[in-house]
Amino acid sequence: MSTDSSPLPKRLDVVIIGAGFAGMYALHRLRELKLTMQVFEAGEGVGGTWYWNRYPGARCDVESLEYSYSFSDELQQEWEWPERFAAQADILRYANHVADRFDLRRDIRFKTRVKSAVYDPASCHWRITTDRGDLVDARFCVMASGNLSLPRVPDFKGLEAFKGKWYHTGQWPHEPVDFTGQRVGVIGTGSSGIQLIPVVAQQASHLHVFQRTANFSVPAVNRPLTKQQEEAYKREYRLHREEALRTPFGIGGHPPPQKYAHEDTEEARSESFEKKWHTGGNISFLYAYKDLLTNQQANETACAFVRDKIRQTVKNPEVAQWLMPDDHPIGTKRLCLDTGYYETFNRDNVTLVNIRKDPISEMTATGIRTARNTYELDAVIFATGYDAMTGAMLDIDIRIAGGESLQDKWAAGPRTYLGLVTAGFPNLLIITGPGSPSVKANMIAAIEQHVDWIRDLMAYVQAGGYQQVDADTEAEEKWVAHVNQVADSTLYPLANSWYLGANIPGKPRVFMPYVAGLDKYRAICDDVAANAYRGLTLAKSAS
Ligand code: N01
Repeated sequence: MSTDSSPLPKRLDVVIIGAGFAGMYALHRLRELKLTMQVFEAGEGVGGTWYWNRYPGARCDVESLEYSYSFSDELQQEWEWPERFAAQADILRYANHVADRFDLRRDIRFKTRVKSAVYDPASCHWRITTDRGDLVDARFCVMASGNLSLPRVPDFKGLEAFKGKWYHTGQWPHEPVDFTGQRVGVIGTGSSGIQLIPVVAQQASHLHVFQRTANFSVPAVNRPLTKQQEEAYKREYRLHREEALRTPFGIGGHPPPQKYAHEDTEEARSESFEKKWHTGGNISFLYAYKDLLTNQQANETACAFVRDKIRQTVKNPEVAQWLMPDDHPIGTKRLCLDTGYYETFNRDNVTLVNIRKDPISEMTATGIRTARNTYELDAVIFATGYDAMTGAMLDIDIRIAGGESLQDKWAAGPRTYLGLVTAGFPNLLIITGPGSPSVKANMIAAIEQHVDWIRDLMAYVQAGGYQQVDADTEAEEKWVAHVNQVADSTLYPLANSWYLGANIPGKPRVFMPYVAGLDKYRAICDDVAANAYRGLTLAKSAS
């Protein structure tokens, strides 16, 4: 057992970077192969994104009974979810329960950030260093560093001069933050901002919401789960999980749509959207018609419905107009789920600041100055997102000894085979990497699929006495082209989203997730495995 201070073995089979849901399951599953392993985790506890995102209102937008591990029937039967959509604290409690139940902590070193991973082609080992001075060699390096784990605070002039407190949603303090009686500013209206704003509005003396781009949001319709609902679901858990495996998002309970939007009259469409609006959830809404994410005219019918809802809800017509998204098709950015978001703008203590019309020019000692106004604030919350999908990986100096770095290789955008491996970086395995469905599916379902595949690959490597696994450059090129081709057949590339890296100035504009669906992706990965890991190069000795 490794404690936080005990010396680590110098040579291991596997190092896993990150103890979120991906790292935890990788550790559990790879133990079957009797490998020596060490997980490094920057946080003080398990849970990854749910460890860091403690902001008020944080909750999952996939239903609890689906957004949970499926690998252990005992676990899924014994764990009780209190609500339809779990709050951050419940998901973190669950992550801790899993860590204890499967005795994971003994192989996790917390408060330890990996600084570099350098591959030595002569020994076929990665040399990993951490900010605590650890230095270990491992045959495999498994990246479980997350897709949304490198928070981004915009580079506003004067931030250091601000005398109030400021926060980022993805680095929220562990102790509760009370905004009672404070003048608060929130910058950002993505999923995080939209969840947080209604909660902070109830505490703050005044809340200013600084919005650059309006976002679509639909009601969560969250509610407590009754015992009867939970028991009925659990009786059929296996069937629900099997159903989920056959769906593109890895989420069951929502039959995929059969109709195109144009097949319904305007009235029937309106009824259909209305029903979805009251059902709650983003999958449900986007499943109204089968062409909402591929046909702009179909998509516009859904956009118009949501804009109408905003118009009907928000009393001030100018504020309502500003809140209506008009620059991207609905669903091409993560469709937000809210509880009372649009209603919040009817409160006397909430002001929407349209920073598209009146941009932020700087932060001052006492607040925010825009081109035309000054806002006095006690606290500022940045809900400004992440350097997504590649940020956490590229934050680590990953390179080949005497050769290329991952930064160099991905300078024009990430390139992977199946999102799992990247050519020229042998024995580096990526969980939910760019080029895989990851964020476009139920993350836990995507994680389980990846980890199971990696486990089988490692068993194959062990049995065959291989030292080195790499992607074939040609297979990688074909995969990258396929990922792009699939994205281009949808409306996704029309939005300036973090899926494209568009939120980070200077980041190459490349569509990163694989959007053909987790079901199709799983079949491709299974086929690759069944064909002696087609597209991978396996070697028994150093190259
Ligand atoms: O981040 P975002 P997020 N000046 O990037 C604005 C997942 N998630 O943390 O669009 C002013 O979506 C930016 O404006 P613009 C989910 O997958 C899930 O909210 O760039 N504004 C935008 O409004 C989600 O998609 C859950 O013009 C600036 C906002 O900040 C992902 O995490 C909950 C700015 C950033 O939105 C990220 O969501 C929370 C600037 N300089 C998160 N820079 C659930 O499960 C950025 N913005 C429910």
